[in-house]
Amino acid sequence: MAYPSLPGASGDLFGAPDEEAPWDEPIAPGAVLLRRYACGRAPALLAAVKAIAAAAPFRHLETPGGQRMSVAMTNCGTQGWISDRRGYRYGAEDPLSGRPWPAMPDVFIDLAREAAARAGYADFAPQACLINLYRPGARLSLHQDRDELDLRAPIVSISLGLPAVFLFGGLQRNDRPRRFTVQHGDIAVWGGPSRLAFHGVAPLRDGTHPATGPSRVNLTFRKTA
Ligand code: MD3
Ligand code: FE
Repeated sequence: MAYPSLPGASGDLFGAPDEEAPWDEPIAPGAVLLRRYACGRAPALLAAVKAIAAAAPFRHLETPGGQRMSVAMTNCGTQGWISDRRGYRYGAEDPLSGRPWPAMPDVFIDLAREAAARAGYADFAPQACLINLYRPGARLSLHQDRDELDLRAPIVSISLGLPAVFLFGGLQRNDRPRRFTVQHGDIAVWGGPSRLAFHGVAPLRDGTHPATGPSRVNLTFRKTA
């Protein structure tokens, strides 16, 4: 080969000139990080988020205990996750408008299915995509995702923009969480023995990212029923 290590030469194999090849990082039984896997499709994903947010704006939900969440949220798909004084649940309509949540774009469905398949979960068919918007200081305290009726399906999570620290604990709230920094374009797939693990996101650090400015966007895909 003539110039195997020429700077930018590997760009021909991927989308953009300075795009790195993705790699897989298993983190627990049933759970894997697909590092940088979404980078090439990040512009299309973020354009779709913008269109979704124009129809169903980001909002800070209230917890059943009456606290305003620091993360702003919206949804797309046939079901969306919401929280209010009455509890946590999925519903077909945006309570702000009374209209159905915006449809899930093909670029979301295709990438979530590919990521799940790569992690060993064939035929993943997400019904809900919760879109979380983090500004510096926003966080998600330790919790389990257990509002879905079918816990055999994995959860697929796509990180865009500023880096964040995932806290990944065990099946008991008291298990000390491990910390994983996730970057723009990283995808996490959690299923099988990890599906009910406690997890959270540490407070977002200050910063700006070329793709998202002073924020992080996380797409979480779920089969709800
Ligand atoms: C571990 N959001 O919305 S990835 C959520 O970065 C949520 O906004 C994260 O947790 C975020 O509920 C998404 C972290 C994650 C998600 C699901 C899991 C970790 C998980 C399911 C089982 C184990
Ligand atoms: Fe969660």
